[in-house]
Amino acid sequence: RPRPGLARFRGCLAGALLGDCLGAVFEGRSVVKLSELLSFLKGLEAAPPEEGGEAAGSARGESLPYTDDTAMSRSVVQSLLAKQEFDEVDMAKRFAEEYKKEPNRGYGMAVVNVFKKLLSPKCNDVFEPARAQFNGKGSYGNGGAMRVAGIPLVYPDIQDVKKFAKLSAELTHANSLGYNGAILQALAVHLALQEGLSRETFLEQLISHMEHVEADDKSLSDARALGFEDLPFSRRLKKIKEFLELSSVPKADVLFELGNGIAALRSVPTAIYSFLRCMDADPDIPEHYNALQRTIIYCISLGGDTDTIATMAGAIAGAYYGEEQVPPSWEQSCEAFQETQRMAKSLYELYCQR
Ligand code: 8NA
Ligand code: MG
Ligand code: MG
Ligand code: MG
Repeated sequence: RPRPGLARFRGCLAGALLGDCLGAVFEGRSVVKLSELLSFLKGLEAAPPEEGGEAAGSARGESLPYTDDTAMSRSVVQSLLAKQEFDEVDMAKRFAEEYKKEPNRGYGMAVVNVFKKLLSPKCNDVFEPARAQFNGKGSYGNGGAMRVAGIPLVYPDIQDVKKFAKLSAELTHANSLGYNGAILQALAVHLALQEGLSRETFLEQLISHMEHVEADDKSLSDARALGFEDLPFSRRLKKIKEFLELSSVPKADVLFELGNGIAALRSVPTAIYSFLRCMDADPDIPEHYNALQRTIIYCISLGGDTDTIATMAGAIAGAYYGEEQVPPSWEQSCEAFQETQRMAKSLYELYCQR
């Protein structure tokens, strides 16, 4: 199989950053008016890019800050680069130290308890604080999935992608509905990196992997304990397949079936659907926007957990389309975009060594 080029690695990290920074402006709104979103984007595009500057924003003021999604994604990447492989102790330490340094990035309500325990010198099992969350049930939030893209950017082998996506998520999310969402997001990025995969093949492969991932005892019992049907992620992927066969799908149906919330089950499938749907033009989104831009715009227009859904879809779309579709004016509006480009190059080099 041909090795993916550097452009896909840069596209992936840039797409993720864009999704977080742009999405964060609208996070938590139950309704996002498309007209308001489009006029906000026009404002970004009007600010002329600055040569060599970290932010194009000086004409316009500050650059758009990234949130917990990117802060944690960066810790994942920095740990992988420092250790040249997945190392749970190093990664946990980076999550906790990053939180300590900048606690106001908009972290989930409960996950901060994990960081506090990880910072204690008494902690000698880095997976234990996550297991204690929610009276021992573990978190099913989307925090494991939102930050996982670095894993498929380092490990070319799909079994490694599954194994390390799960372990990286389990540092904060011990419920299988949390870490299975991270596995799904990692698999989506892995497949998006491959050359020329059709929409149908992409989805078929995700379904067959997830049917296997979700068939283990813990996945079955966690889903039942929360009142879900068996194989809940696989089932939503099949719903996506149905949606893609229709000529149009109303927003209300997407929100009802897939969701826009902070649970991994109500956001990772939505990100995947957004990516696949936006391969085609959308009558509501101006045609001058490319498919990657359309993906991010569509995610944000769904409201709810906009930064996290857009960062996940942005990572997938960026890996698929490459950096050619990352608009400079958007990218340069985001905090720390140049560092993102450097990290992408280092990840690419590590991937190529394997
Ligand atoms: P988390 O582990 O704290 O989970 C997020 C939330 O999900 C929790 O606070 C609970 O409300 C709920 N939850 C998760 N598991 C359970 C459970 N077993 N039982 C009952 N409720 C549960 O943190 P996370 O890292 O998963 O969260 C990621 C999200 O938080 C992202 O959207 C991210 O952007 C951030 N976020 C922050 C804000 C904010 O305003 N600070 C708003 C939305 C999201
Ligand atoms: Mg966030
Ligand atoms: Mg090791
Ligand atoms: Mg969020």
